[in-house]
Formats: sequence, structure tokens, C-alpha cells
Amino acid sequence: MRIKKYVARTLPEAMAQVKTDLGSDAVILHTAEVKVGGWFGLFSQRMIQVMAAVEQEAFTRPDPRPVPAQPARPPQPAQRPQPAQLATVGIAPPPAATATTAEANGALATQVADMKIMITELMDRVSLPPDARRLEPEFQHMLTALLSSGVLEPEAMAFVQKVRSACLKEGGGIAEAGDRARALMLKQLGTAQPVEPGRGRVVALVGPTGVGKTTTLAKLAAHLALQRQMQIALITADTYRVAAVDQLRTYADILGVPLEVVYEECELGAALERQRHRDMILVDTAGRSPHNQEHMAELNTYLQTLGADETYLVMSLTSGYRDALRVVDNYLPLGFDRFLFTKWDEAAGPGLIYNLVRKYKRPLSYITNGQSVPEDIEVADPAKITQAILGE
Ligand SMILES: Nc1nc2c(ncn2[C@@H]2O[C@H](COP(=O)(O)OP(=O)(O)O)[C@@H](O)[C@H]2O)c(=O)[nH]1
Ligand SMILES: [Mg+2]
Repeated sequence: MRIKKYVARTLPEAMAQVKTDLGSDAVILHTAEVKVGGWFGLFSQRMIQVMAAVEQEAFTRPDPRPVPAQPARPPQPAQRPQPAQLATVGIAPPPAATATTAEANGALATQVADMKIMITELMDRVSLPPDARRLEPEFQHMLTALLSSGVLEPEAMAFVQKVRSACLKEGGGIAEAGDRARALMLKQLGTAQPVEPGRGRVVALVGPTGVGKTTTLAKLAAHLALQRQMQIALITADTYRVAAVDQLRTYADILGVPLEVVYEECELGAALERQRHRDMILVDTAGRSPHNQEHMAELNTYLQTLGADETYLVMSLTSGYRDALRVVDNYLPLGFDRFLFTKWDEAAGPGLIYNLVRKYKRPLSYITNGQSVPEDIEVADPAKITQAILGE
């Protein structure tokens, strides 16, 4: 890409320079009013400065529609770039003499929308890491999609390089980039592992406050009880807030399943024994601060006594990578088997899934995508996640 600066007395003059110099494919990155010449600001002249860019390839192509030179005009007061003026670069102006005002406005709106897309695409490329500028456009697009879904830069770069070298080495070329990318990501995400049925199996959800453990437990309970006709029981140890128990009791009542409320760790054994005959026991845990060592020690003791067959670390897709790392690192010593991701509906992108699954090598299980119980949950679908990450 080539970026150049133009200074002229008026915006139309600057635009004419851009068009003659860079051609019709140029886009305007920035316009500003500047003072030129004079001594210490005295007698300086107000000028319009325009930054314009063009793809290298487009730059070498001569402009098929040369612009007639603009007649010199006296200096004019400050002008803000108007959409109509911006649109004069790269796209021919509508034939004003024949078009009605409505048609002209419609055409202008389309041109402005086109300009916005072009500028966004250019800015995306401008913000790519330096190494990426040498990649072919297909791989630059792939990298942009990965980065904007939240995949970390080194991981994203490594992924793209791997796809690229596979394309170059194993034949097929760049045309196969999309297929290879999908295949690699599916492999890296692995298969989802939902709850495994088995009499008396204990399934526990752990994770920070507010990520959606209780809501998810209710969704899972409904799914297992209603769709899979399983006899289930619920246990909660989240007794720090009265509302937390009430929340789960409401769901238990609706589903007609028993709920054991455990206030002290010593009550846990008896509660488990009472429900052992059930197909599955779902356990909600207290959302205590993962940064508080005392809280984590309490939770650890509780989990030891529980001896769950499957423990799911519940993580919200709205959390940032650094926070997520701190949370996972705090929960690692407690032992968890799978990730369960919530709030897909609120997340900017699912890149966090990729980052955590790759780093901690734990399988996916479920994804929740809304507040509605019981419908907003599904077994994690690696194909859907892949599609979302690759921006397809
Ligand atoms: N948008 C959205 N909100 C969710 C989702 N899952 C849970 N929530 C909401 O997150 C909030 C906290 O949920 P809760 O189950 O009490 O979290 P807990 O503290 O981990 O038990 C509630 O307002 C839920 O409705 C989800 O998938 N999407
Ligand atoms: Mg809760």
C-alpha cells in the first residue's frame, strides 16, 4: 500500500491532485486544515491537507479517466470534508443534470457506504502486525478474522503460517487456504464432551461469580430431565447469598427435581448419599473470588469431599484474555475436566475459546447463548466455532 500527503488551497483541488496522482482507486484516510509558510505563525496561509492511500497494484495502473486540471481559486474558509466530496475519489460522481435529487442522494449514500467499507478494510490491513504485510491477501484476511474474533496475535500468526505452508508444500495452492484453515481449526478445537450418563454420576460446575453457573445448571438439569428422561437431583453449596438458593429452588420446583442445600461441607456426604440412586447429581458451587486464597481453599475442601466424576470450569466469553488466564490458573489446582463457555450472545467473538483450549488442553463441553432457561444451551459445536472465528 502507498500512502501520500497532499496540500492544496481547497479540498476539491487536493482531491484532484489525489486522483491524478494515485488514480481512481485511491481512498482518503484523513483530511485536516493546516497552516503553511509565514514567520512564527504570522502571514501563514490556511491550506487543506489530505492523506490518501492506494494499494500498490492499483497505483501502478494508470487512471483511465484523467481529471482536467482545476482552475486556481482564491483561498476559501475552512472546509470540512463532505460525503459528496469524499466520494469524488475512486467513484464517478452521479450525473447531476439527469438524475432526480432522490436518485442522486441514493447513489451518494451507496458511494459513501462503499467508501466506508474500503477504508475499514484498509485500516484493518494497516493495523496488522508487521510480519503480516508480506502475506498474500487471502492470508491477511484470515489473520484479520482471527484477530478480530479475539484470537491472540502469536497464536493467530502461527495458525495462518501453518495453513500457508501446508498450501504451498502439499500442492493445491492458495485456493485451498479456506478448506485447510477449517480442517486445522476443527482439529485444534477437538471434539466436545458433554455429560456422560451413568448412575449416580456427580457433575459439578465451578467458576467465578456471575459467569452463569446456576443458570447453566438449570439449563442442563432441564435438558437431562426433560429430553433425556433422566432422574436427576440438584445440590447447591452456594449459600452465601439467599437469592442464590432461591434461584435454584425455583428451577428445581419447576422441573420437579429434588434440591439439597448444603450449608457446611460436613453435610455434603449425607446429601450425596440421599441422592446416589439418581441417574445424575448436578452440583452448583459458590461463586467466590478466585483471587481470594481462603475462598479457593474452602472450595477445594468442598470439591475433595464431593469427588465429582466430571468438573466443568464455567467461563464467560465476555471476559478478557488476561482475566480469563488468572481465573483458569486459580482453578487449575482444584482440578477441572472441561471448559463450559457462557454468554456467546454477548461476546465480541469466540477467540477466547481457541486461546484457552489451546493453552490448557481441556476439551469443550457446552456453550450457552442467552438467559433463557432451558433453551439457551447447546453442546459445543466446533464447526460453528470455527466458522465464527474464521469470519465465514
Ligand atoms: N447473555 C447471557 N446471560 C447469561 C448467560 N448465562 C447466564 N447469564 C446471566 O448471567 C447472570 C449471572 O448468572 P448466574 O447463573 O446467577 O451466575 P453464577 O453467579 O455463576 O451462578 C444472570 O443474569 C444470567 O441470566 C448467557 O449465556 N448469556
Ligand atoms: Mg450461582
